[in-house]
Amino acid sequence: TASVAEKMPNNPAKPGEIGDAAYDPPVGHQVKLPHPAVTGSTVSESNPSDKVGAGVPPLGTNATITSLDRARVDSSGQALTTNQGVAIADNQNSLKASLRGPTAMEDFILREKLTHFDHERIPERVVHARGSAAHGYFECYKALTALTRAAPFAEDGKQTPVFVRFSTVAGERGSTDTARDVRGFAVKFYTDEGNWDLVGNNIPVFFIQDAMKFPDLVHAVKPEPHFAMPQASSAHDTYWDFVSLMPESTHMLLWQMSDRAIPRSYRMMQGFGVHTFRLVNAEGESVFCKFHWTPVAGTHALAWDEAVKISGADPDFHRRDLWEAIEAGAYPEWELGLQVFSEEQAEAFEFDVLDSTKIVPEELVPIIPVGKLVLNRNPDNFFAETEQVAFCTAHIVPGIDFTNDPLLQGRIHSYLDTQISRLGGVNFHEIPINAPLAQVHNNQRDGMHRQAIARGRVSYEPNSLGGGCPFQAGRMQGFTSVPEQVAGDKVRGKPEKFADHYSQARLFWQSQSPVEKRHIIKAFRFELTRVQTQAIRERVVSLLVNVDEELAQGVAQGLGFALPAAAPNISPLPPHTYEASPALSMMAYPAPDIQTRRIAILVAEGCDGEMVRSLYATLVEAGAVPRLVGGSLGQIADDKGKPLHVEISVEAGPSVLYDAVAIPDGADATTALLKDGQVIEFIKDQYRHCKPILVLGSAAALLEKATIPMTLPNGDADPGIIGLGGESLDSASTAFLTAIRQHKVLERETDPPLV
Ligand code: HDE
Repeated sequence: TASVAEKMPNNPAKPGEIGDAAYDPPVGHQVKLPHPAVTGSTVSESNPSDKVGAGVPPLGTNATITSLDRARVDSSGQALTTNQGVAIADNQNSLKASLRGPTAMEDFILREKLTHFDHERIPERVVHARGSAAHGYFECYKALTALTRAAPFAEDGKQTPVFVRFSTVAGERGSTDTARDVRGFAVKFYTDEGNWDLVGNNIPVFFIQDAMKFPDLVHAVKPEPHFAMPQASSAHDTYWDFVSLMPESTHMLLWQMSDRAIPRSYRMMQGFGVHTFRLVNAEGESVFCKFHWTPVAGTHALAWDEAVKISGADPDFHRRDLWEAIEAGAYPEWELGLQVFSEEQAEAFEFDVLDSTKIVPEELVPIIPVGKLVLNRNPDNFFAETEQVAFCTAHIVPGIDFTNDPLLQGRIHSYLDTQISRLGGVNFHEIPINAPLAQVHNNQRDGMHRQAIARGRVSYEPNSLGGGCPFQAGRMQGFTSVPEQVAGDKVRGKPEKFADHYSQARLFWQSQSPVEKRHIIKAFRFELTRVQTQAIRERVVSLLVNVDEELAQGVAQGLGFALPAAAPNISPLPPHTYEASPALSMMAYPAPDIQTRRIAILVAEGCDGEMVRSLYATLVEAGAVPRLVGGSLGQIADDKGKPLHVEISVEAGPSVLYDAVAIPDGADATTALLKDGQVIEFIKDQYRHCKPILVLGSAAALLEKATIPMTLPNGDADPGIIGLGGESLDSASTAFLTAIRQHKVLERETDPPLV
């Protein structure tokens, strides 16, 4: 009988691999992993903390789950094999001509393993390289058959499985989540009538009007080609050089410099289809449509200083946030809204609906809520699903159609084309995450990595030998384009209305709250300070002069130069004056609750344990995620000598990773915390980033040490500093929860910050 050590080939002593024993490699150590659903345990391999839910999200209504089953691999209880299914006896040693001799060329096991490894990377996406995704479903509230025959809107309450990928645009695959950038919001609907990809962004307008300019835009914003810097940032000369020469980007620049570009979470941002699309009903009647996703959790942003620090503390901040929320069962949700309008209405608008640098203000066409998107399952494998998913604007289904937006027209080509080099051939649609649930029958054959085994001799149409199959579906079942009269000269050019680059930029500016306006000015100041060429800075400000004087003046002042003359405005039409549109402010979408908000409870030996436990329970009850943060990991004793477990240290879990902080009473704990410079810095950052701070009893001394002002710049008491009045724990907790729900105490903010 062999000892345990002999049975384990990966034992450090490796007795089974040395000398004569190498001729008879031992069977590897195997354990049957208990499934959490069976043991009732909440901790599993994929769920290392019992703080993040049961780790077994319900499969629910997501049809892609079973369809992907055919591709899932579960190796528990299985022997290791080669890719040809040959069992591998020894996975530790290469095959050698004698124990100290050279490696044999015939070692097909080693060669297969290394060859596979050598080719494990595929090209990253040329834009939107860094992203995170999840499975879920779209549920239509009411049938929309009068407007569209698209399958997801066919019946009341109909559910369609989806896979959604969020992304940043400029950064490379391994870059950081919290860069100032547009976020991608790409939804793949696996409808009964084929896949529909709505490949949108979290900002409803775009930088350019014509696909012709996209490679220029991307070359300008990506790291500069000679030295590959900066990573994941638009704050450099080539980007601002380009946009300063492209007045059509002005509207987008205002959005990009707003807090929309530094969201608190993917779960807390809007999504937009951007272009005008068409909806088509069964009678072939069509209307124009804009798609809007609105997050149930409200729209929230980080502070810029916070975003920068998060990049260091946790570059995966948004990826982790999405993953943890779904594991915890706090499924992110968005409402889909449509703006629907006729061609006649569109004609009368002062802007062109084919121009992606323009929105359709909600005051002109209200948004109709039509359904909800729920993300309820994390992918099993990042590469197989999130990396290999291929979104294409060309993927539309009967009931949806394109418009002539020249940006959209170019995208219809680009997405399919890019997958061919990224995923290695034309059969990328057969990769499990891309395969439609609807059946695929056509005469396309062969190509790299073909999976389907098409039967029969017929691969052409029309045919008689195959009974005419697969046959044309015809108008009622198949996709038909909306017939449209096209007349005019074949030209390279733009319609007149495209030339008004400033009216809607002004609409956006006017619709921001004072604090949002301040942030926009600060963001321009930051980015243009990083720019090295004075002429570029001035050219950008000269565009802003056409938008609003206060804005241009604020930016120019921040950069230390006088207001330049306005950039020439070439629009043949007079500028349009809009009423402010409240929906364009992020303030229009507050949070309904404090679900998933991360709260630090700063603890040290001798803190008031009862208070800590009660606070912890109150926060958990409200759906928040409290963490006991202390000087170092491990067990400490509270004021009654009872144990408390520090879950993370201030060093590993700095302030920026939490939405609020609570500091309980306890004389000894306060004395200890007062001596820790990192704790003081933690509190300063909480204050600087306008987060609610709950201080109880003796902990007030920490605020003094951190030089935190108790009043707002206008002299009123700071509503985000709670607990100083000696109120009961209950009423202090209630006030704390209210402040957390409001997310930030922005009235506190000054420029430069006081602390
Ligand atoms: Fe994209 N874009 N894009 N884009 N885009 C890509 O496709 C492109 C545009 C957007 O999570 C690429 O598969 C052109 C607007 C998202 O996988 C590429 C033009 C909007 C994603 C491409 C645009 C977007 C992409 C890179 C102008 C908002 C990520 C890899 C004509 C409505 C999807 C890939 C994902 C990705 C081309 C403009 C959103 C190269 C040519 C406007 C969310 O094909």
